[in-house]
Amino acid sequence: GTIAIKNGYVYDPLNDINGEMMDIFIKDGKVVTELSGADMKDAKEIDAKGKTVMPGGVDSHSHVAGAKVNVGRMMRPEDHYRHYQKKTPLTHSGCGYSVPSVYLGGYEYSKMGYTTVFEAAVPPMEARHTHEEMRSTPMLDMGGYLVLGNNWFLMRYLKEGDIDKAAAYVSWMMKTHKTYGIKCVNPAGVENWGWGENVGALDQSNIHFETTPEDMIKGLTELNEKLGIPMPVHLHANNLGHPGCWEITRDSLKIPKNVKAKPNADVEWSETKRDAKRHESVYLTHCQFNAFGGTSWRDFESGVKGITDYVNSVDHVVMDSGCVPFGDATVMTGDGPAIHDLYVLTGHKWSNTDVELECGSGVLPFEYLKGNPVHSVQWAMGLEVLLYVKDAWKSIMTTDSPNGGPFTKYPQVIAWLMSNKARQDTFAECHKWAQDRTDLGAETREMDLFEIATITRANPARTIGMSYRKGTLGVGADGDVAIYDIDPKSLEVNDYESIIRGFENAAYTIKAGEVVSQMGEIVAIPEKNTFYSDIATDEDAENSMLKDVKKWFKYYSLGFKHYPTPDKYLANPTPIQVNAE
Ligand code: MFN
Ligand code: ZN
Ligand code: ZN
Repeated sequence: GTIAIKNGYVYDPLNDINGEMMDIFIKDGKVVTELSGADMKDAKEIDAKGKTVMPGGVDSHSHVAGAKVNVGRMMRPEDHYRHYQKKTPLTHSGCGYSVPSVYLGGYEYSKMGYTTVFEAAVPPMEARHTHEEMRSTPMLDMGGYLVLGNNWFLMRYLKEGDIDKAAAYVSWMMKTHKTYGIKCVNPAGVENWGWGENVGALDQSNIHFETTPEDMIKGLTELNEKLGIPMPVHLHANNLGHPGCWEITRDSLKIPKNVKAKPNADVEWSETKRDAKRHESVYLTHCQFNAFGGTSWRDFESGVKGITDYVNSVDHVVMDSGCVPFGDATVMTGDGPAIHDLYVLTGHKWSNTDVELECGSGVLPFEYLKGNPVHSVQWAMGLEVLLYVKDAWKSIMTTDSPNGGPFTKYPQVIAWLMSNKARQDTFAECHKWAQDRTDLGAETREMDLFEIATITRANPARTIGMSYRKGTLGVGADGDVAIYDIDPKSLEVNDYESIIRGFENAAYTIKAGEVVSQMGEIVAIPEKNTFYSDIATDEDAENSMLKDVKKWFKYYSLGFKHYPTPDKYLANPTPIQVNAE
């Protein structure tokens, strides 16, 4: 479509545009400098006067598709009946609050101005299921991260120091399962969970493989750059959710300090003023859950400073927050032992899965209460993560949806970041531990719209190597735009309800040049793309690696020929050619 968005206040951090009043033009789905002649005459004109214009939202970490998300849906009928939506001539029906159906999830992201979402964890054996659900999720361009931190082949290859086979294996796995980046969940620890154990230190070897978390973090981050993968290794650090875990998290981040980022994808870069490439070798996820201080729930406190001080002092780390906005959540992760411990704590219904040779998972309903001492601290910690990282280009806003809370709470999180008054009002409602055991109460920083645009679109896109088309309004970028009914000139952050209202329902969400939602209503169902890394590999290394894989397939309950995910499982498969070293 051809669109002219006139006179909006534009926030486009990758192009250093900070609230300038200007026009944005889109033709054939891409941002263009200007429209002329018939194009201009026929263009759909959108009056954005007095409104905020940003690139479409990009979520670089959300649990929206695949086996474990679906287990969350199946085990929580009580999550459905309170929250549902009837079908319309255009939209499918849908239900679910913390784990919405694929349809509802797509619509709700779109209503908030999001156009791109990456699924945080794809177990290889469950890739088909994940792609089926991504294919059925409307409105969004998507991709997924392949879980490899406890993979038998990789633990063995890395232990043996066979980097060539490890590289061939990862490239083959990315192609076979049509995934985009490497995810590493509780490295070496989830394998131990198969024996009812975990690992508690970076140098602790696991059973049988005698591999340590440090081996896996070092091996995977080096491999990632050897292969030229667009995004850094995505790390869910060990010991998540346990008091005192901030220290192992900080130490994990030190491991890839000297690994040099070498993303090498054959893509056409759109124009951006700022350096749009990533220079980080590790992307830490849901920092809040990995930043617990204290030694027990009784002396629990924030350990966020220990991590943000480190991140502020180095250049190789970027992270997302994992904010806790209070209320209903469903915790779900590849970190089986972490969920087991929450099951012991809460006694809630619980699912635990071992994905043979590859990884595991756990799912459990969870409610964060303002009156609970620990939960009130977690709320403050998530905000500390984003406010203490000085450079917004090192941080990304998430709720680790639905672990800290559903992504539909993003507008509320934005309000807390932009308004000290919003935070103080919440302090007044929640347990005093939030004041006593974090430093958030004394923090006066209030983010502006430029910083919000950075942590919700520009930086997630840059971090995962997609800023040649996402998270920017530079010429050549995807015509994905969010227009919010927020007038920066009259915005009063003490009136934070207006921030929430503004971000909840975008005045317009535009995807590839088409208006797809308008003031909370879906008005069109666009085409969607599924991105994955297609990594060039050495044929000999691949053949000799495949001999091992076929031999080891006797340990799988699945036949080798049923393992790969064919293209037909993907909505518009979009391979990204990646050149290995
Ligand atoms: C990652 O996967 C991912 O992870 C993320 O809920 C996740 O009782 C999964 O509920 C959590 N304890 C407490 O609340 C505090 C301790 C308690 C005590 O032990 O005594 N203290 C008090 O009650 C204080 C009493 C005084 C007062 O001030 O009132 C528990 C409870 C909890 C805490 C439980 N923990 C889990 C948190 C971890 C991981 C959530 C989610 C997690 C999800 N993504 O004078 C007076 O007023 C008296 C004061 C009182 C006194 O001192 O007695 C996937 O990839
Ligand atoms: Zn995680
Ligand atoms: Zn997560």
